[in-house]
Amino acid sequence: MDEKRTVKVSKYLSKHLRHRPERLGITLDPHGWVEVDELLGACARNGFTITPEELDHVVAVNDKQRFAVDAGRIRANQGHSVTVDLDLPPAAPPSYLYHGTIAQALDSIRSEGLRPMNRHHVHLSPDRATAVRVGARRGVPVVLSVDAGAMHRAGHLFHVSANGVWLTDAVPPAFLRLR
Ligand code: HQG
Repeated sequence: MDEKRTVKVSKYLSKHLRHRPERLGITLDPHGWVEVDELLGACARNGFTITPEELDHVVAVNDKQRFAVDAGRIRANQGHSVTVDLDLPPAAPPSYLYHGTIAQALDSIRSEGLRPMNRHHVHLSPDRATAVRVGARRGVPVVLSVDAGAMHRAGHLFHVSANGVWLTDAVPPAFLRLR
């Protein structure tokens, strides 16, 4: 399976497991899981056939470990816009986390802080290099530091996804630093 096909399958799965399950005619359980057989059958019916071997490959080699497979079921590890309860326990974050964005968003972020926008949570990275990659999806990346330790002490909840993305409901401007 070449890289191009791997990325294509990964994007197709992300789209349906995070955002548009109904477009495939599948229903995610409350925790985001769907039977692998049901998913592959639905993909084939929609004209995008994925073999079980391809699915296993994408789950195993995905650069961000975007998917988890357990007991014959699959779900996206994070990034949903549909309502799912990922059952992630609250976790104590490191002192600083990072958020990659672009300059055009900064005025609004300075006044209202980071908001989840179309997703369930604000996504934060454990290191600057990852945040640079996240921001670069949209343009020239700008990295903000988040004083996650202070947020945690102030009672804000954090969760860490199975693939190491830190999630929180919102980041008020007081906890953000542009550097
Ligand atoms: C921005 C990818 C204006 C925010 C990545 C971002 C990540 C604001 C955009 C994951 C704002 C939302 C998530 C405010 C936030 N005013 N703009 N108040 N608050 N924003 O895609 O963090 O490849 O929903 O800076 O690697 O970019 O999909 O979030 O630019 O982990 O697995 O609004 O998606 O992972 O964009 O990325 P997104 P994100 P996957």
